[in-house]
Amino acid sequence: MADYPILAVVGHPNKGKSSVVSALTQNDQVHISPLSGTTRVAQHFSLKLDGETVFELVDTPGFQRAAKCLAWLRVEELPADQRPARVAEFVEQFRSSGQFFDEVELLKPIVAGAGIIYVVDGSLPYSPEYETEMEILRWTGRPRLALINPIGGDAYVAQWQQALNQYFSLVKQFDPLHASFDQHLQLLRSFGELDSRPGRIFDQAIEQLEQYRRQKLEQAARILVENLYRLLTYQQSSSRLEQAAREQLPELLPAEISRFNQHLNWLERDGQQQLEALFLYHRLESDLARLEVRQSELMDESQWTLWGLEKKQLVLVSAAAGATLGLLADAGLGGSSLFAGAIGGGVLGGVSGWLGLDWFKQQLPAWLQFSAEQHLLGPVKDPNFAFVILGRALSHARAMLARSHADRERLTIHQAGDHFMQSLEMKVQIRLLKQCKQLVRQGPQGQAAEQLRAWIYQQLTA
Ligand SMILES: Nc1nc2c(ncn2[C@@H]2O[C@H](COP(=O)(O)OP(=O)(O)O)[C@@H](O)[C@H]2O)c(=O)[nH]1
Ligand SMILES: [Mg+2]
Repeated sequence: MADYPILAVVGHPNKGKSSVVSALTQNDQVHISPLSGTTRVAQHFSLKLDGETVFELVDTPGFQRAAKCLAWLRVEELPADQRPARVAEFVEQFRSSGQFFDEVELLKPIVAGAGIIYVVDGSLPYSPEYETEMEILRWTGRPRLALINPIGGDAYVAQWQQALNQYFSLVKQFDPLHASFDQHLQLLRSFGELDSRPGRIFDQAIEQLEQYRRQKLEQAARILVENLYRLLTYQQSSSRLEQAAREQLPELLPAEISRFNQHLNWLERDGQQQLEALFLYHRLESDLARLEVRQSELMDESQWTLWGLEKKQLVLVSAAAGATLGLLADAGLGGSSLFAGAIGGGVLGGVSGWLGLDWFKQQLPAWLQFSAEQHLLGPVKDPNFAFVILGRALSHARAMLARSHADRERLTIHQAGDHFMQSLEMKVQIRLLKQCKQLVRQGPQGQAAEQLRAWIYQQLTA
């Protein structure tokens, strides 16, 4: 017998069994389909912490011939204590015959010792046809929990509750598409109360699941800060600019700037993908590739408000941060003129706004750091850039964390409504900007990185 919980998820076809498995094991590779009968063989999925199984769920085909199966079990009158053995006999009898294929697949893990999660749809009325399968499950004698999945609403939840109470010692409502992490824990905890086996395998699984979450969030904060550092320090060299005569620069610049911009987006997306891989989302990529297009115009003026960054407030923040950090003094500009570039039309105007306008070396902008050998674009100098990156990264991370692995729709990132970075207290905003500036100086091993990680971790758990 395994030293971790194993639960078989069973029920009628199309009630969300696979969705429950996918959500609980945090695995988006579980097959979910609107067509019934797509799961033909039982499939085992586990959640692993440091390579060790925390718990395992078995996704099973639905009952297909429950009435015949029960008739076989009942062919002779049996006292209750002998019924589990009779079910085992059924599995043995039809294991290789192909008859009762689905029932055998479904009962096999249960006979081998798995607990039972029975899934029903709370938006459809209860009907006695379910009694056959519930009776079969009762015959197994295994600990049983019934889940009412409100697939299309909860109209019949109360009715189901009445019926299920007679076959299951515990009945819970659980929506695999929206259940929170705490609800996952609660479900395991409830099951643990049903399981009468000695030892504390459920307590242990719950502790490990909590540890799994903490560990992943810590790693997430690490990835976010490392990626912030990469974006804030990114520089691009251009041989084309070097070769060109000074007069040609204005013609070549837009293409170089768009290359720079593209690379920033690539870096950002790369960070997001690292996070998706960490949380075992394999399917988000294509969805987000489309989102990336919308996000891609980092220098697009409209993005300033789109990501919760009101221009006026940002001017204020950069002015305040500037006063503290001497940033604006470096640039030799006031807060509003920093923006004049960003608001003014044209790519060049936008970029110089973003990158920090500084006419030095014969009217060349600061980001075009002119030296004998090299033209370097970047790093982005505007202190608000860190803010934008951080806000975007947190929006993505939060949307991903709130998402069930059973969700097969596109990931939508809700930036409206929370306007998160903007809602932070002014002193927090200034502190963050300061830490970002230190991050650039100290690198991702420094103290500022540590402080930023702690803050991000807090934001991800809030
Ligand atoms: N809206 C909604 N759809 C669900 C929910 N659970 C399952 N579904 C959908 O119902 C269909 C069957 O789900 P699946 O998990 O494959 O059911 P199974 O056949 O019992 O394994 C799929 O199209 C799911 O997307 C839910 O809680 N809400
Ligand atoms: Mg299924």
